[in-house]
Amino acid sequence: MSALHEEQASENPEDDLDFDATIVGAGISGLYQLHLLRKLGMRVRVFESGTGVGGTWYWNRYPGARFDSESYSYGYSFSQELLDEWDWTEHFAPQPETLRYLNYVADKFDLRRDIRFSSRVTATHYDDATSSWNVTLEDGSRHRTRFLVMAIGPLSMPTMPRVPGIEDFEGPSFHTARWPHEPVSFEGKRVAVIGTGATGVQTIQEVAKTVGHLTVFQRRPNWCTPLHNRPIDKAEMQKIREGYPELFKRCRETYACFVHTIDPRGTFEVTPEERRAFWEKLYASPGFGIWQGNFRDILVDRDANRELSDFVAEKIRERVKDPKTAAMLIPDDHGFGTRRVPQESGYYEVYNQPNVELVSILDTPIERITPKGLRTSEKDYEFDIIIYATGFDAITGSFDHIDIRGSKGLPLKQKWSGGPQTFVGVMVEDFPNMFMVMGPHTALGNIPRSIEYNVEWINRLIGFMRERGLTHADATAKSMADWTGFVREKAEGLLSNEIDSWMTGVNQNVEGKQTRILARYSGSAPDYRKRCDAVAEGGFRELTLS
Ligand code: NA7
Repeated sequence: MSALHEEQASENPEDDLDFDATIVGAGISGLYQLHLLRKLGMRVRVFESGTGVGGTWYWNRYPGARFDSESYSYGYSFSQELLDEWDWTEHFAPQPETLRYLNYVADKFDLRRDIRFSSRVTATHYDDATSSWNVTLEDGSRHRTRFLVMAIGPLSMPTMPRVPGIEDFEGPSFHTARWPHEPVSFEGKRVAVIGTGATGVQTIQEVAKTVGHLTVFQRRPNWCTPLHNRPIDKAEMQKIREGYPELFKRCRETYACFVHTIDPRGTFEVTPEERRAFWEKLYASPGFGIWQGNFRDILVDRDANRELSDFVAEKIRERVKDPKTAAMLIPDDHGFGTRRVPQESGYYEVYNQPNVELVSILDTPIERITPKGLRTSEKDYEFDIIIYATGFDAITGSFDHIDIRGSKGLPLKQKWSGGPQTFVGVMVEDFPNMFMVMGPHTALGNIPRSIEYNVEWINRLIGFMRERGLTHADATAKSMADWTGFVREKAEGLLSNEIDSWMTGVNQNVEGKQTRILARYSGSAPDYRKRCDAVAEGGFRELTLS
């Protein structure tokens, strides 16, 4: 299995392969891809760097981690049996429950026997002579495979601030996505949290419950709205179960696969009183309704967006007692919903606690981490624990960290030096037989819904090839240019694409990622699927197949 192969073709090229397909990553994408590829009768191996399944839900075990999509809209939909068997206990499940769920899935479908854990893929090189990939692991072993599925996640490569002294800190410090498996106590401790994205918000509100003293270092505030989570009892779960067909149908129809449906009215087509009442209702409702189920124009029309932002700002002012702190928590550089909206449960009230302090590092930048804490341009702070909730080198970051070389040794990094280019977000010209799940330029949104679609599309293509004895599939320059044009066209007019965030490829912690790029597909998921379905139904004519 780990034998070293000479780079030459044997009589029957399949004999020379260790696997028909190799999947990198055992998260939601990798698990489902493994399940489906097995159904094609293929020899599949998954390499996973963690010690268990779950991907995002394996790594992000920080305090307070939980869904911001409704649990039942987030689970897999492909197996009726699984839907029948699994009970969600909260409308927005916490991370331990999700990790249990994904372990349950792995056991139920007997997936583990084809997964090798603690196996980080460091390089993968295409061999033109044999139309196969040589996959190299950290331990130096090499594995030859026909197909390569990169299921490595759009938010899986954590980034740390680029400040000196991080190694000097004497106490424990953690990035939220590399949280220890043992519980961490904050009782009586002086804790710093750096970062106030979706992760920081969840962490802060949990740590604040038991902390001695908490200092939050905020660069730019985000617009956060209430999650309104609550438990699900057996009777309610039964009702949810009965509603699954309708629920998944709705998720297939909505813009970003969430359960919330956009209101067809324009913001200014209703009276101010109606508008107010609608927003009050959305603010008091669970989940992303205020973001994904609002008037049709709030994410494209500046005036509509400003009006809604003012409404949410007012809520923040009502909830935070100190007006100066409230002002610090209200974004002034972007409108509501133009970056991913953190969902909170008592986040703003945390700042009313006497043992919580908010520091704006736009006013007083962090100059260095010190052995005892950190130093801003204003003063020295001492901490027992430092938590970095500083996000990810998103979308392309996880690809950049693997030495991926396609046809004639071309590095993927070089291919994407001017920004990512793909065909349907799944393939890249000159990287034959490599498929990406949740790669750049694919529909994201409520991610498992998009994952299921991507994985099934990939399976369709591989099945198509196997039926016809084809061993080589590549995108073309034209198919990539067409797709990039489509992605660009769909991005037009969206206010979110005018804002720095991981969604527009900006990360100040990563060299070369300071300016906005066309990083993701931001059109509707139904439009995305329509194009992809047409490709499959047309016999994948946009690809070169041999
Ligand atoms: P995000 O949303 O990228 O947030 C990262 C946060 O960390 C954000 O507040 C950043 O401020 C802050 N940050 C990043 N680098 C620094 C440095 N160097 N100094 C201070 N503050 C910093 O990542 P999350 O993990 O919260 O969420 C990612 C996604 O996961 C989320 O959208 C959901 O889909 C789930 P900034 O805003 O850049 O000024």
